[in-house]
Formats: sequence, structure tokens, C-alpha cells
Amino acid sequence: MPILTRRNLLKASAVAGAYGVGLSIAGKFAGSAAAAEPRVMKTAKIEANLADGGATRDVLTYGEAGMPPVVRMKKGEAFAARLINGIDDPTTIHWHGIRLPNNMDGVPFLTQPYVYTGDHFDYAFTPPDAGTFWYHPHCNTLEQMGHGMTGVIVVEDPKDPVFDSEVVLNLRDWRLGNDGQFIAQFRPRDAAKSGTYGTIRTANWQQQPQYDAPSGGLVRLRVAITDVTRIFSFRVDGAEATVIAIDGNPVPQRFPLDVLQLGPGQRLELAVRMPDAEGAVVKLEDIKGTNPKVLATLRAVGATLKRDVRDLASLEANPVQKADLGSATHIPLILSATAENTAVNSICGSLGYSFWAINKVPWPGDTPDPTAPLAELKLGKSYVIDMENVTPHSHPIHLHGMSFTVLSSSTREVQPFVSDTYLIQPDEKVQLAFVADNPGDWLLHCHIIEHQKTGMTSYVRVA
Ligand SMILES: [Cu+2]
Repeated sequence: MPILTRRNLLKASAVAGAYGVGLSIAGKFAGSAAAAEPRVMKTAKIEANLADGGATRDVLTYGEAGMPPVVRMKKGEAFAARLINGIDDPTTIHWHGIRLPNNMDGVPFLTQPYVYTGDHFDYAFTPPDAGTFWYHPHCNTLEQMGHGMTGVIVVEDPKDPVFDSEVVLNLRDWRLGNDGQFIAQFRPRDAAKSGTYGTIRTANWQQQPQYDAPSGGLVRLRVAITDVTRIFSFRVDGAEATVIAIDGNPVPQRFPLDVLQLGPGQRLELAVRMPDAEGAVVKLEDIKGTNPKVLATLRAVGATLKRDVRDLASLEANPVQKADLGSATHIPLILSATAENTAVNSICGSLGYSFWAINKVPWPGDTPDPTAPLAELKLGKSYVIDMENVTPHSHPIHLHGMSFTVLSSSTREVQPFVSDTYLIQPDEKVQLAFVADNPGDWLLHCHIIEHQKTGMTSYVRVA
């Protein structure tokens, strides 16, 4: 009797034609029957002007030229996209932070087969939540994401308050040499620490771009950290900036931005009240490290609109179920470094090292037969992840398919943020509560891609 491996299962369902959009999914995250016209998202290798040294070759993107487009969806409305693979390497699309049916989640072997060169895959789902999200491959990710395949998603809510302007920033680095060409994407000794940093920092694939916004107006500044490594400490200089949403969800209580640290995969939404004086410049800065860096600027134009951030209506909370803490089962989760640095075999972009582990198990890579799930969860039941970081580095831990609420931290005051990614600090213990309301196998991993690819990955099974 043939062993029913995950790969065989995927093959079988592909042969049966049951794969993809046609597969019927039970549960509330099922795609809407009214199919939207699919948006074509074709991967491509291009040249792009990223640094002063001239055009960079071997840049990877979606579309024909430049940065992957900002994909706009509407809360509660069907969305469809056809991924066509135009690059030499297998790929998929993961829609980070969007709660969708498991077979739309874009994780090779866990939720779908590879999309090989020249092949396509149809994604279709209805985003239940409004906010700022992003998309990227989940296969050979260090190379594909490192070379450009990271794009921002805006899910609009017709009930959103009215701003005078909106600016979307895709923040990421590039590992380029002095000649403007790609250099090695990582160094093993850095992968075993905080990760390998890029050499060129960009917002929307430009160094310190400037955008015009109405003087005295309110700007909705949507920021997504799509870099594979870098943690940012955000500050705004020259204007009053109010944090209105983090990781696609409105914050329980708005607060003025002083300094906020966020990691790869995370998103920040600010209401920036532009200065009244025409020509005044507002800077978004990263003040982490020894050299504070201006990421992008906003320039006030026109006569002042004299707006007041206090007049801004609140964002509607997303329909995320509240966990029942009385009945919740606790899942201990310990992030650690592995003792040994043995190479592991994998076929989907393993880096050939094992430096990290979740509950002492280093993920072997995206293999056809992954390790056992971290936990098997009952559909509809409440859970609390008790996560502890015993490493000397910070890790942005991302859960696919479900949103959690941050209950408490051992080291800091936390609001009950709803999120999909938590940046856990060294020696921190944190409690993340959620309802296992979405059936399937959902990845749980560090979003510093070198950590993810050298062991810091696992998954939970909801059934
Ligand atoms: Cu990490």
C-alpha cells in the first residue's frame, strides 16, 4: 500500500482536479461564490535602478517593470489572482496576515504544490479584514524576496474615515555591491545572529523618496516592513503622528508615535497631521542603531486644511473572534538556538544550516514530509500560546491563517493588539490568545527569513 505522504496527497488532489479554486472548503473563510475577475500576477526578472551604480540586474518582481504593485482589495468582497510563473524557479504567493482558506495560503507542500516555470495557480478568497497586509513567495524565499518579490496589500473598508491623502510605503533593503549588482544574500555567521542586513535601504524601491501632501491635512501613512532581516524603530520628525493600526488591525487605543519598534512582516498605520506651512517637510525615520536614517519624507503643499486628528473617526475593528480565556488550552512555545549547526537537506531553499529551533525541533526545510505539527488544535476552540524567547536576539513570529490577541508580556506593558506577527525580545515571555477558527495546517515561523530557513519554523494543525 503506498504511503500517503503529503506530496502524494497533493498530487492526487491535483490529478482529481480538486485543487485550487474549485476545492470546496467548509467554514466561514470559504471564498465567495461570485468570482472576481482574476488579477494577473506574473513573476518576472528585470533590471531596476536601485542604487547609484547603475541598473541592477536579476531583480525579481511581479508585473513588467519596477516594484510589485500595491494590490487593493475590499473587505468582504471576492478577490482573485492568477499567479503566472515567469521566473526560472518554482514559486507561490503567500498573502501575509489575510485570513483565508488554507489552500489559498501559498505554502509549498503544506498547502499547495509548487508553481513551476511557465505554470500558473489561481488564488481566490474574500478578505474578511480591512487594513495593510502584504504578499510574497513562500518558496526559496531568501533569494526571491531578497531580489524584490515583496508587495503591499491594502484592504479597503468603505466605512474607513476620510483622509486628505494616503501614502503607502514598502520598506526593504537590497544586498548590492559597489557595482550595484547583487552580492551573496546571507552570511552563515549572521544567520546565526540577527540576520544579514542589506547594503541599500529603500522605500518603494527608492532611496528617501518624497511625497506631497496637503498642508494641514491628515495623511494615512501605511508602512509595511517587507525586508527579510531588518527591525525598525520608527519615529516621525516634523509632524504629529498618531498610531491608528498595527499589523492590519486598528489599535485598541490610538497613541502618539514616540518610538515604535517593528520587525519584518509587520505593518504600521499612522495618521500624520501635516504642518500648516507650505513647503515644510516631515520625515519618517528609523532610529535603531548608531546611524538614524530617513526612510521617506512628506512635503506640505497648498494652503492649510487646518485638520485636527481628533476629528478623525475611529477605524472599525476587524471581525476577529475573542478567545475564551477560561476554557483556553495553553501551548508552550520556546524559541531557542540549536546546539549543532548541521546541514540539512531540503528542496525549497534551505540555507544548508540549522541554527534555530521551536520547542527544540529545528524545522528541516520545506520538505514534502514536514515534521509533526507543533500542536493539533480543535476547530472552534480557544488557545493561548505561551511563547518564550531564550535566544539573545529578537524574532518577529508570524502565525498564518488566524489573528491572535496579545494578552501580556513579561517585560513590557502591552495593549491587547490584534495581530499576526509578534516581535518577541530576548528573555521575553508573551501570551498570545486566539480561536482556532480556520481549519488547515498553518505555518508559525520567524519572519527573519534566515532564521525561518535555518530552523525557526513550525506549524499548527486545526481540524
Ligand atoms: Cu528570528
